[in-house]
Amino acid sequence: MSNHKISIASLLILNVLNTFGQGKTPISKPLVSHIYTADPSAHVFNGKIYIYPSHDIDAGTKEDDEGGHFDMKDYRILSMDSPTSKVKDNGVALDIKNVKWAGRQMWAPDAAYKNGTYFLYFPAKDKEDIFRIGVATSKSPIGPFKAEPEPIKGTYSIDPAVFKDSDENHYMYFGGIWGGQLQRWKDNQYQGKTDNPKKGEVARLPRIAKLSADMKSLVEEAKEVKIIDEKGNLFMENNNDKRFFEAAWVHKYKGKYYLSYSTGDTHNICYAIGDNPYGPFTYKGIVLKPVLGWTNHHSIVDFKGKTYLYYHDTEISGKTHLRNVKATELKYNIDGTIQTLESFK
Ligand code: FUB
Repeated sequence: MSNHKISIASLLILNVLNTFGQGKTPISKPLVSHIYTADPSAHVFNGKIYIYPSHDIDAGTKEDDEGGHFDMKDYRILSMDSPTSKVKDNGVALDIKNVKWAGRQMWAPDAAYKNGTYFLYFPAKDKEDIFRIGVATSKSPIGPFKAEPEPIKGTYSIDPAVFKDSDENHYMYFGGIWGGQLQRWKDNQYQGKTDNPKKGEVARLPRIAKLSADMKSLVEEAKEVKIIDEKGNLFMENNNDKRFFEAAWVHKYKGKYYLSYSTGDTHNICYAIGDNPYGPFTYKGIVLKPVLGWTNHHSIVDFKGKTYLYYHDTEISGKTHLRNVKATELKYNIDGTIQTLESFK
């Protein structure tokens, strides 16, 4: 082999090593590669899997500390007959130009179903650049969705996750710090622009509120969801490998409530267990270790007796804001704890 060939070969190898994070290979493959997708909220409706992701695009917006480069403008829903079958992209389900109150940045959505209607919950910045959460409805799980003219009163920040309890009540969890603006809210009142939470402070907590019978409003003021350690203490901001940052998700397993979330700047998906939807939730460990890219965001869904983790990384693009959704099986130990997933093999 000539020197020239060797150097091309070593460049290629280096490229592969970089792409796969110091020579490691991700545990699963992107579900789609024709568009960038992230923050997958997966649900089983009518026996099929529907994934409600963010639709990442390169909008040309400069990267900043507030996540301005995550400048998404619409939602597209993915569907599949089973976790291993072909993935269908069902086209644009909601475009920001059809949401009267929204200014920019359609971030991580979620969905729910009740009485013949599908509900898409989504965060976006309003015309004053403050994150709010909106709702849109459709008779089909893939849309098109029609947005309500105003955001849901009493909601703020990002990452809505709607949990349906066994008694049919629905609860919305929401919130995310830093660019997600949760630190700007105290007692549900907007405090204006503030600094990011500081190391010596008690960590900010996700919010919960019960949804109304028509699923379009909150029936109560949002409350903080306490995440505590084994001694009953709240985490401080400097416990940033365990404290809540964004991406709350709640699921139920054997009568217990599991709250999982991203730790943001330490890039874990962690979880905590509670006895009711409001908590407190006691910290138990890591669901998914850091993936390629800065953000880590997931959902957990059961399908035909198995549990699946939907998540994303940046395997295809290598760029923080251009992500691709993935899925892998999630397993429990006999005591109900979750078996931690490495994101690389
Ligand atoms: O996709 C934009 C934001 O990135 C989400 O809302 C966060 O959870 C993070 O994944």
